[in-house]
Amino acid sequence: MAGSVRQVDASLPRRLLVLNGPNLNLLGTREPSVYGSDTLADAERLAGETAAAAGWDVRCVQSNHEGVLIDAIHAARTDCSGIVLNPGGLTHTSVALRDALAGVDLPVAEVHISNVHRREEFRHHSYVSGVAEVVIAGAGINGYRYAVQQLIAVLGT
Ligand code: CA2
Repeated sequence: MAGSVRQVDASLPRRLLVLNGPNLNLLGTREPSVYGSDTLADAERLAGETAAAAGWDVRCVQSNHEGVLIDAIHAARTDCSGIVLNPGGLTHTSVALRDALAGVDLPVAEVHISNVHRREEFRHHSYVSGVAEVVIAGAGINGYRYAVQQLIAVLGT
């Protein structure tokens, strides 16, 4: 799907899944020099407000469990048109998450709060990027705003 052009489809649900992986519930509580002081609730609010301004809504899910994230991706197939995903540490390890994304065939915007490319070598590879339409890193929680805007643009509505 990456790089393809989508047609406008009036029957598309105007909803995005905003999915956050392991440890992102700790945002704003530790490591402010890496992740800033905003909380997960701030990031989810920003995504929701950005979507609402374009007449869309979001469903926000965070889990520390890979299977719960995969179930949320599968469920999105029925009532969401795209996925904003910060996979947390699973970015660098999870073939299963990548397979789930490929399986549902919804456009994906991968978000990282930190600039993973300026960090340890093991954070430079992402299993998700190869199935993502958009990759945003290093913009703090504004990355969620850009991801929502870009996904809505990709969806052509
Ligand atoms: O920069 C990002 O958004 C990451 O996806 C965050 C992951 C990290 O493993 C990725 O390499 C990059 C870690 C999420 C954990 O977040 C914490 C926040 C505050 C305190 C502790 C962990």
